[in-house]
Amino acid sequence: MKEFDSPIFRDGNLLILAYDHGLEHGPSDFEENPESADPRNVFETAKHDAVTALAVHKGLAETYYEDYSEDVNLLVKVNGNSSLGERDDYYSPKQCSVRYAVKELGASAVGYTMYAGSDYEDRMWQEFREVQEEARKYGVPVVMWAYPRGNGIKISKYDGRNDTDVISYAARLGLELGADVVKCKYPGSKEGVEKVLDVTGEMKFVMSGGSKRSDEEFIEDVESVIDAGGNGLAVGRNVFQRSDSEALLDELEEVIYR
Ligand code: FBP
Repeated sequence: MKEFDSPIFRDGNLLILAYDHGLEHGPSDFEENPESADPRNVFETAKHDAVTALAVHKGLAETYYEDYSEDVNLLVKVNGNSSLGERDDYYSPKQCSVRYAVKELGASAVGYTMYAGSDYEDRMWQEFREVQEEARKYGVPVVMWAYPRGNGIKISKYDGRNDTDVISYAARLGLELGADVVKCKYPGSKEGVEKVLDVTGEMKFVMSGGSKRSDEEFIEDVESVIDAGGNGLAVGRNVFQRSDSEALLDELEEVIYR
Protein backbone atom coordinates (compact mmCIF):
# COMPACT_ATOMS: atom_id res chain seq x y z
CA MET A 1 0.00 0.00 0.00
CA LYS A 2 1.05 3.59 -0.63
CA GLU A 3 1.96 5.17 2.71
CA PHE A 4 -0.48 7.89 3.71
CA ASP A 5 -0.30 10.12 6.69
CA SER A 6 -4.02 9.54 7.03
CA PRO A 7 -6.09 9.70 10.19
CA ILE A 8 -8.47 7.05 8.85
CA PHE A 9 -5.97 4.40 9.98
CA ARG A 10 -5.34 3.58 13.63
CA ASP A 11 -2.49 1.16 14.21
CA GLY A 12 -2.93 0.13 10.58
CA ASN A 13 -6.58 -0.80 11.03
CA LEU A 14 -9.82 1.12 10.57
CA LEU A 15 -13.50 1.36 11.39
CA ILE A 16 -15.54 3.34 8.89
CA LEU A 17 -19.02 4.29 10.07
CA ALA A 18 -21.07 4.20 6.85
CA TYR A 19 -24.06 6.53 6.68
CA ASP A 20 -24.95 6.67 2.99
CA HIS A 21 -28.11 4.63 3.46
CA GLY A 22 -30.54 7.54 3.09
CA LEU A 23 -29.39 7.65 -0.51
CA GLU A 24 -28.63 3.99 -1.19
CA HIS A 25 -31.56 2.30 0.57
CA GLY A 26 -33.90 5.15 1.47
CA PRO A 27 -35.40 6.25 4.79
CA SER A 28 -36.76 2.78 5.63
CA ASP A 29 -33.30 1.99 7.07
CA PHE A 30 -33.99 4.62 9.78
CA GLU A 31 -37.26 3.07 10.98
CA GLU A 32 -35.56 0.65 13.39
CA ASN A 33 -34.05 3.61 15.26
CA PRO A 34 -35.86 6.80 14.20
CA GLU A 35 -33.17 8.98 15.79
CA SER A 36 -30.82 7.81 13.04
CA ALA A 37 -32.77 9.85 10.47
CA ASP A 38 -31.21 12.98 11.97
CA PRO A 39 -27.64 13.15 10.64
CA ARG A 40 -26.47 14.99 13.75
CA ASN A 41 -27.09 11.90 15.86
CA VAL A 42 -24.89 9.77 13.60
CA PHE A 43 -22.18 12.44 13.39
CA GLU A 44 -22.22 12.37 17.21
CA THR A 45 -21.82 8.57 17.17
CA ALA A 46 -18.83 8.96 14.87
CA LYS A 47 -16.97 10.79 17.66
CA HIS A 48 -16.36 7.41 19.35
CA ASP A 49 -12.64 6.58 19.41
CA ALA A 50 -13.28 3.31 17.63
CA VAL A 51 -14.49 5.16 14.54
CA THR A 52 -11.67 6.33 12.28
CA ALA A 53 -13.89 7.83 9.53
CA LEU A 54 -17.52 8.67 8.80
CA ALA A 55 -18.62 7.90 5.23
CA VAL A 56 -21.33 10.19 3.85
CA HIS A 57 -22.38 11.72 0.57
CA LYS A 58 -21.55 15.33 -0.25
CA GLY A 59 -24.86 16.83 0.88
CA LEU A 60 -24.50 15.65 4.48
CA ALA A 61 -20.85 16.65 4.48
CA GLU A 62 -21.72 20.17 3.29
CA THR A 63 -24.42 20.68 5.87
CA TYR A 64 -23.07 18.99 8.98
CA TYR A 65 -19.34 18.32 8.86
CA GLU A 66 -18.16 21.78 9.88
CA ASP A 67 -19.48 21.25 13.41
CA TYR A 68 -17.68 17.92 13.75
CA SER A 69 -14.41 18.46 11.93
CA GLU A 70 -12.40 18.54 15.18
CA ASP A 71 -13.62 15.11 16.27
CA VAL A 72 -14.55 13.16 13.14
CA ASN A 73 -12.57 12.21 10.04
CA LEU A 74 -14.61 12.59 6.88
CA LEU A 75 -14.77 10.06 4.06
CA VAL A 76 -16.84 11.33 1.14
CA LYS A 77 -18.62 8.72 -0.96
CA VAL A 78 -18.16 10.17 -4.44
CA ASN A 79 -20.69 7.92 -6.17
CA GLY A 80 -23.97 6.34 -5.19
CA ASN A 81 -27.35 5.25 -6.45
CA SER A 82 -30.84 5.05 -5.02
CA SER A 83 -33.02 1.97 -4.83
CA LEU A 84 -35.85 3.80 -6.61
CA GLY A 85 -34.45 3.64 -10.12
CA GLU A 86 -35.17 0.80 -12.58
CA ARG A 87 -32.04 0.01 -14.57
CA ASP A 88 -31.12 -2.85 -16.84
CA ASP A 89 -28.03 -3.36 -14.68
CA TYR A 90 -26.22 -1.94 -11.66
CA TYR A 91 -24.55 1.42 -12.01
CA SER A 92 -23.51 3.97 -9.40
CA PRO A 93 -22.98 7.43 -10.91
CA LYS A 94 -20.37 9.84 -9.62
CA GLN A 95 -21.67 13.00 -7.97
CA CYS A 96 -18.61 14.57 -6.42
CA SER A 97 -15.04 15.23 -7.51
CA VAL A 98 -12.14 14.33 -5.26
CA ARG A 99 -11.01 17.96 -5.41
CA TYR A 100 -14.37 19.12 -4.06
CA ALA A 101 -14.39 16.41 -1.38
CA VAL A 102 -10.91 17.27 -0.14
CA LYS A 103 -10.63 21.02 -0.70
CA GLU A 104 -14.19 22.17 -0.08
CA LEU A 105 -15.57 19.55 2.26
CA GLY A 106 -12.46 18.61 4.26
CA ALA A 107 -12.38 14.90 3.40
CA SER A 108 -9.51 12.74 4.65
CA ALA A 109 -10.48 9.94 2.26
CA VAL A 110 -12.86 9.14 -0.57
CA GLY A 111 -15.01 6.11 -1.33
CA TYR A 112 -16.29 4.63 -4.55
CA THR A 113 -18.72 1.74 -5.13
CA MET A 114 -17.66 -0.63 -7.91
CA TYR A 115 -20.23 -3.11 -9.19
CA ALA A 116 -17.92 -5.67 -10.72
CA GLY A 117 -19.93 -7.94 -13.01
CA SER A 118 -22.37 -5.27 -14.11
CA ASP A 119 -22.79 -4.43 -17.78
CA TYR A 120 -21.71 -0.92 -16.72
CA GLU A 121 -18.43 -2.12 -15.23
CA ASP A 122 -16.34 -0.47 -17.94
CA ARG A 123 -18.01 2.91 -17.37
CA MET A 124 -17.38 2.59 -13.64
CA TRP A 125 -13.72 1.68 -14.26
CA GLN A 126 -13.35 4.94 -16.18
CA GLU A 127 -14.89 6.92 -13.37
CA PHE A 128 -12.83 5.07 -10.77
CA ARG A 129 -9.69 5.88 -12.74
CA GLU A 130 -10.42 9.60 -12.46
CA VAL A 131 -11.19 9.26 -8.75
CA GLN A 132 -8.07 7.20 -8.03
CA GLU A 133 -5.70 9.51 -9.93
CA GLU A 134 -7.23 12.62 -8.35
CA ALA A 135 -6.93 10.99 -4.93
CA ARG A 136 -3.21 10.43 -5.55
CA LYS A 137 -2.88 14.11 -6.49
CA TYR A 138 -4.53 15.24 -3.23
CA GLY A 139 -2.82 12.55 -1.13
CA VAL A 140 -5.93 10.89 0.28
CA PRO A 141 -6.67 7.15 0.41
CA VAL A 142 -9.34 5.59 -1.80
CA VAL A 143 -11.73 3.04 -0.35
CA MET A 144 -13.42 0.79 -2.91
CA TRP A 145 -16.82 -0.62 -1.98
CA ALA A 146 -16.21 -3.81 -4.01
CA TYR A 147 -19.69 -5.20 -4.62
CA PRO A 148 -19.89 -7.82 -7.35
CA ARG A 149 -23.39 -7.85 -8.78
CA GLY A 150 -25.18 -7.61 -12.07
CA ASN A 151 -25.71 -9.51 -15.28
CA GLY A 152 -22.18 -10.89 -15.34
CA ILE A 153 -22.66 -12.68 -12.04
CA LYS A 154 -24.43 -15.79 -13.22
CA ILE A 155 -25.67 -17.39 -10.02
CA SER A 156 -28.72 -15.12 -9.79
CA LYS A 157 -29.64 -11.48 -9.89
CA TYR A 158 -27.84 -10.68 -6.65
CA ASP A 159 -26.68 -13.85 -4.94
CA GLY A 160 -23.32 -14.37 -6.61
CA ARG A 161 -22.06 -11.49 -4.51
CA ASN A 162 -21.78 -13.89 -1.55
CA ASP A 163 -19.67 -16.50 -3.31
CA THR A 164 -16.10 -16.40 -1.97
CA ASP A 165 -14.53 -16.73 -5.41
CA VAL A 166 -16.61 -13.85 -6.70
CA ILE A 167 -15.79 -11.72 -3.64
CA SER A 168 -12.09 -12.54 -4.11
CA TYR A 169 -12.25 -11.45 -7.73
CA ALA A 170 -13.98 -8.18 -6.87
CA ALA A 171 -11.48 -7.54 -4.07
CA ARG A 172 -8.58 -8.24 -6.42
CA LEU A 173 -9.94 -5.64 -8.83
CA GLY A 174 -9.42 -3.12 -6.04
CA LEU A 175 -5.73 -4.01 -5.91
CA GLU A 176 -5.38 -3.99 -9.68
CA LEU A 177 -7.14 -0.64 -10.08
CA GLY A 178 -5.25 1.11 -7.28
CA ALA A 179 -7.57 1.18 -4.26
CA ASP A 180 -5.93 1.54 -0.84
CA VAL A 181 -8.71 -0.17 1.08
CA VAL A 182 -11.26 -2.62 -0.23
CA LYS A 183 -14.60 -3.14 1.46
CA CYS A 184 -16.32 -6.45 0.78
CA LYS A 185 -19.33 -8.36 1.99
CA TYR A 186 -18.36 -10.88 4.69
CA PRO A 187 -17.63 -14.19 2.93
CA GLY A 188 -19.18 -16.17 5.78
CA SER A 189 -16.17 -17.54 7.66
CA LYS A 190 -12.57 -16.91 8.72
CA GLU A 191 -11.45 -19.32 5.99
CA GLY A 192 -13.41 -17.30 3.45
CA VAL A 193 -11.69 -14.09 4.55
CA GLU A 194 -8.30 -15.84 4.37
CA LYS A 195 -9.06 -16.89 0.83
CA VAL A 196 -9.86 -13.30 -0.13
CA LEU A 197 -6.74 -12.03 1.63
CA ASP A 198 -4.61 -14.46 -0.37
CA VAL A 199 -5.16 -12.22 -3.40
CA THR A 200 -5.35 -8.71 -1.96
CA GLY A 201 -1.62 -8.08 -1.45
CA GLU A 202 -0.76 -5.01 0.62
CA MET A 203 -4.16 -3.43 0.17
CA LYS A 204 -6.22 -3.09 3.36
CA PHE A 205 -9.35 -5.23 3.68
CA VAL A 206 -12.46 -4.30 5.63
CA MET A 207 -15.71 -6.17 6.09
CA SER A 208 -19.01 -4.60 5.17
CA GLY A 209 -21.51 -4.71 8.03
CA GLY A 210 -24.72 -5.97 6.41
CA SER A 211 -28.17 -6.03 7.94
CA LYS A 212 -28.54 -5.83 11.69
CA ARG A 213 -27.87 -8.95 13.75
CA SER A 214 -27.19 -9.67 17.43
CA ASP A 215 -24.14 -8.15 19.12
CA GLU A 216 -22.68 -11.64 19.57
CA GLU A 217 -23.09 -12.68 15.94
CA PHE A 218 -21.75 -9.41 14.68
CA ILE A 219 -18.68 -9.34 16.94
CA GLU A 220 -17.94 -12.96 16.03
CA ASP A 221 -17.82 -12.05 12.32
CA VAL A 222 -15.56 -9.05 12.98
CA GLU A 223 -13.27 -11.22 15.13
CA SER A 224 -12.91 -13.71 12.34
CA VAL A 225 -11.95 -10.92 9.92
CA ILE A 226 -9.25 -9.66 12.30
CA ASP A 227 -8.05 -13.21 13.11
CA ALA A 228 -7.73 -13.89 9.40
CA GLY A 229 -5.50 -10.81 9.00
CA GLY A 230 -8.11 -8.31 7.81
CA ASN A 231 -8.02 -4.67 8.85
CA GLY A 232 -11.45 -3.87 10.24
CA LEU A 233 -14.88 -2.86 9.31
CA ALA A 234 -17.11 -0.47 7.43
CA VAL A 235 -20.44 -0.63 9.18
CA GLY A 236 -23.71 1.23 9.04
CA ARG A 237 -26.93 -0.47 10.12
CA ASN A 238 -25.39 -2.59 12.88
CA VAL A 239 -24.37 0.66 14.58
CA PHE A 240 -26.95 3.33 13.75
CA GLN A 241 -29.96 1.00 14.04
CA ARG A 242 -29.08 0.49 17.73
CA SER A 243 -30.34 3.22 20.03
CA ASP A 244 -27.34 2.56 22.27
CA SER A 245 -24.42 1.83 19.97
CA GLU A 246 -21.77 2.87 22.49
CA ALA A 247 -21.38 -0.59 24.04
CA LEU A 248 -20.99 -2.24 20.64
CA LEU A 249 -18.43 0.34 19.55
CA ASP A 250 -16.49 -0.25 22.79
CA GLU A 251 -16.35 -3.95 21.96
CA LEU A 252 -15.41 -3.31 18.34
CA GLU A 253 -12.58 -1.08 19.52
CA GLU A 254 -11.18 -3.95 21.60
CA VAL A 255 -11.39 -6.37 18.68
CA ILE A 256 -10.09 -4.19 15.86
CA TYR A 257 -7.19 -2.44 17.61
CA ARG A 258 -6.11 -5.13 20.06
P1 FBP B 1 -24.17 -1.71 6.24
O1 FBP B 1 -23.18 -1.97 7.34
O2 FBP B 1 -25.43 -1.12 6.77
O3 FBP B 1 -24.38 -2.94 5.39
O4 FBP B 1 -23.54 -0.57 5.33
C1 FBP B 1 -22.48 -0.83 4.45
C2 FBP B 1 -22.88 -0.42 3.06
O5 FBP B 1 -21.84 -0.67 2.15
C3 FBP B 1 -23.30 1.02 2.93
O6 FBP B 1 -22.21 1.87 2.75
C4 FBP B 1 -24.21 0.95 1.76
O7 FBP B 1 -25.20 1.92 1.78
C5 FBP B 1 -24.85 -0.39 1.89
O8 FBP B 1 -23.99 -1.19 2.63
C6 FBP B 1 -25.11 -1.05 0.55
O9 FBP B 1 -25.84 -2.21 0.80
P2 FBP B 1 -26.43 -3.10 -0.38
O10 FBP B 1 -25.70 -4.38 -0.28
O11 FBP B 1 -27.86 -3.26 -0.06
O12 FBP B 1 -26.19 -2.37 -1.66
